[in-house]
Amino acid sequence: MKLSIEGMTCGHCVKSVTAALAKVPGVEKVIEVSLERKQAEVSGNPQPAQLIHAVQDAGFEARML
Ligand SMILES: [Cu+2]
Repeated sequence: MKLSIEGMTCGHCVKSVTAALAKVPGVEKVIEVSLERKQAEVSGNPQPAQLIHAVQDAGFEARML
């Protein structure tokens, strides 16, 4: 599952988004969080709304791709 992430500016942001996504129920693995492409990819079967809320709670904006 891929998401567009808005608001990341540095490696710390990437770590924050990675940690937030990893905690969402159903996420098996955070495959990638790319600062350059403003995208994240996770494996597993999480609820899309929970992914988006987790990213928002970490201080960023997200939408499913
Ligand atoms: Cu940052």
